[in-house]
Amino acid sequence: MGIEISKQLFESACKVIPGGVNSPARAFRSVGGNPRFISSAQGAWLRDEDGNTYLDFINSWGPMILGHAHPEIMAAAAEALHHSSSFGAPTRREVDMAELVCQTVPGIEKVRMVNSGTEATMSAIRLARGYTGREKIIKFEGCYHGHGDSFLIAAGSGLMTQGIPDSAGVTKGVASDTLTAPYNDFEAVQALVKANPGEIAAIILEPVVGNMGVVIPQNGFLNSIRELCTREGILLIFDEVMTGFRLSLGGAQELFGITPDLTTLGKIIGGGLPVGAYGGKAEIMDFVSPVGPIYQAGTLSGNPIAMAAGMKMLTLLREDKTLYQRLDQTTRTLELEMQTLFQQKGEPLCINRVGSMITFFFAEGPVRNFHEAKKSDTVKFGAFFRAMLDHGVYLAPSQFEALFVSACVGPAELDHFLNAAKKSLDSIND
Ligand code: KE4
Repeated sequence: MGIEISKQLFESACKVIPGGVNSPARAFRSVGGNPRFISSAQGAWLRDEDGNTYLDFINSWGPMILGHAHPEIMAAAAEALHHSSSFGAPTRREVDMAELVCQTVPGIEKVRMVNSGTEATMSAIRLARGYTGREKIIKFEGCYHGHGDSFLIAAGSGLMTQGIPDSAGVTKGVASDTLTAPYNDFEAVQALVKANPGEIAAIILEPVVGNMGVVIPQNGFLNSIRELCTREGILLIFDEVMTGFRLSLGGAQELFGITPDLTTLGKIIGGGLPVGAYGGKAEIMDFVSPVGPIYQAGTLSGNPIAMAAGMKMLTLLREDKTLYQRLDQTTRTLELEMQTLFQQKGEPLCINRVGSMITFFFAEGPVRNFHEAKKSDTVKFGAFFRAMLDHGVYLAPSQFEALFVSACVGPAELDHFLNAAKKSLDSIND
């Protein structure tokens, strides 16, 4: 069917939106090709403006775990819309949602709703700094926590040096308070803590990384960080914007049995509408305004339509007692089939997977940190991405992202994926 309408729309978009997109990854710059302008979606399938359909393995970068246009989630949002879309005043829905999150996420006794994962992580860092009276934070290379200034920091030249801005517009002053270490390198973290005694407010990490591609904590890494934070009075922040409600109902912290001091959430929590949240021990959260001295606010925080969709999403996830097992099994099947296919074709492939989060690294592997992830053949991945799109499969448009399997993916969808993968591999090697 071609992609003429998408091409025309992209041309128009570039005249009025920077790069033609409202979030950079959507522009396909790291994989090449013309972005597809999506008009609708249903279940596991996307449809673009030219009428092409795609099996969706990006799921809006995570939120659509139950597939697109879930009838009960749509109905819940539609019902709420009848009563107006926003009040700027407290509502019953916010209480219901907060109670559900506190019942579901082990480390959360109190929670504040915001509008995005970025707002959640920015607020959590400010809270950690205000609560501890300390100014520095530690993050990990390859972990992404949204576009807050404190996180757009690259590793300094030497391990012990301060961070350097990873985006124009981020000041040296902000960067100097962010220290970075390689993921899975506990000794590096210990060295940073030792070199900055009493100065580190928080360590923030993705408990399973999605943002360098899927990278899995190894050899007790999370436990070691947890014990170090407890010993040093540093707040441990699990950024579960991606893993929350994805890896289990209680997220990675439930899966691994490790409780952080603060948790940030997003994506799935909003059922596809804009919701972020941060929460933790009541004693820490009560430092947040209007109870405590840490200011944070938001016009549309706790928006009733978003709360209705999010509540229905979390309720459906809680009620489906075999969902996470099914998602794990489906994604395991995909992993094994892709391993076999690439072995048959003699193509290097390193697959990292936890539950329904999976990345196909075009690399020999292993991939345990950002340095190893960057050894991937991004040119070949880009060619594979474009070929898969032509064969009706929509992957994340970057080698360094997680793919997500929704509950709407079954045997027929897996067959479609694998047939597309076979044809794509053949076409890129012709
Ligand atoms: P948002 O501000 O995009 O809602 O959340 C930021 C964020 C925070 N923490 C983690 C672990 C995240 O993965 C994200 C956002 N993830 C990216 C995908 N890697 C969103 C996609 C995009 O930027 O367009």
